[in-house]
Amino acid sequence: MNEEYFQEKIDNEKKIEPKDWMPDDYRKHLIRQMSQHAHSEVIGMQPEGNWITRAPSLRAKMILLAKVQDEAGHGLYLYSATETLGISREELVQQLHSEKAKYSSIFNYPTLSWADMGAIGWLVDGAAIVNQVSLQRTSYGPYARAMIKICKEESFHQRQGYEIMAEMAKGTKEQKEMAQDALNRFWWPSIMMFGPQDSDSPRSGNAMKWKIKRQTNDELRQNFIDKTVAQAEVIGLTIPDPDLKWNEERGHYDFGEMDWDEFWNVVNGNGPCNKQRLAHHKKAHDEGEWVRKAAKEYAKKQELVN
Ligand code: FAQ
Repeated sequence: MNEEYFQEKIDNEKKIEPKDWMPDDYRKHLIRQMSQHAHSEVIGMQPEGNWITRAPSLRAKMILLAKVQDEAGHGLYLYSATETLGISREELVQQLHSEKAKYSSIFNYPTLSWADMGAIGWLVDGAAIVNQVSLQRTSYGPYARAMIKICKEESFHQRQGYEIMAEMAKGTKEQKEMAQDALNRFWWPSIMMFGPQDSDSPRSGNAMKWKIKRQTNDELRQNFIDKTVAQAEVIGLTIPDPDLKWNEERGHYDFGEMDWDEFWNVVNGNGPCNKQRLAHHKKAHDEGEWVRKAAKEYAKKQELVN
C-alpha cells in the first residue's frame, strides 16, 4: 500500500520529502548517487586547485579561486541534502575513504597546463550542467532544490572555461596548440562522465522508474555532444573524434566508440590519479580533525549555555 502510494506520488510529479515514507531501496539509491555527487564536487577541487598559484593573471586567479570555492559549496549542499536521508557526514566520508563510494571518473586525470583549466570549465562543467539541469527535476525534494542553485553557478564556471579556451585559441601558435592539446586529452574523459551506455547501466532501471534520473546516460551524452560541437567550431578547435558527423536523419551528431576499458579501469580505482586524489583527501581530512573537534565542543558548550 505504502509502495503504491509512493509510486503514484512520483508518477504525479509530486516531490518526495525527507519525512515522507519511501522504500528502502529508493533511500539507498539516493544516498549512493547523492553522496557520490558530493564527493565528486569535493575531489573535483584538486585538479583545479593545482593551478591557483600558477594562474597567469590576478583576474584569472580570482576567477579560479571563486570557482574552486563554489565546488566546495556544492559539496556541502549535497552532503547536507544526503544527511536528510538519515546518514551522517562521517559515514559518507568514511565510505569515500574505504572506496565503497565512488566519485566522478573525470577527476582522476592530471591537469598539465593552464589550458586544462579552460577545458575543465568548458567541458567538465558543461557536461555537469547537462546532467544537473536534468536533475533539477529529480523526484527527491532536497536534491532537486540543491541542483537549482548549483546549476546557476556551474553556468558561470562553463563560461569562464570557454573564455580561457577562446582566448588561447586566438593567441599565439603555441597557445592555440596548448588549447587543442587540452581538448584532445579532456574530450573523451568528459563524455565518459555520463556513465556507461544504457545497455550497460544497472542503476538506470530503478532510477528512471523513481524519476531520480529523468534522462538516460546516452540521452544526456548525446545532448552534450550536440551542444558542444558548434562551440568548438566557433573558436577554431577540433574535437578529436574522426567519426563525429552530423546525422541528418537522427537530427544528432554520430560519434565514435568510447574506450570502455579505460572507463571501467578509472571507475574501479586504477586511473592516472585515483591514488593521489584519495590520499590527498585523507591527509586533508586527518589534518582537519582538530577543527571538527573544536566545532563539536563549541556546539556542546552553546547547548549548555542556552
Ligand atoms: N565516474 O548504472 P550506472 C561535478 C558508476 S559533476 C565514476 O549508469 P548511475 C561538477 C556508477 O556510480 C560530476 N563512476 O549508474 C564539477 C555505478 O556504480 P555504483 C558528478 C561512475 O548512478 C565540475 C556504476 O558505474 N556528477 O562534479 C561513472 O545510474 C568541475 C554503474 O553506472 C554526478 O555525480 C563515472 N563517470 O549513473 C566539480 C551527477 N559513471 O554506484 C568540480 C549525479 C557511472 O553502482 C570541477 N550522478 N559510474 O557502485 C549521476 O547522474 C549518475 O550517478 C551517473 C551514473 C550518471 C554518474
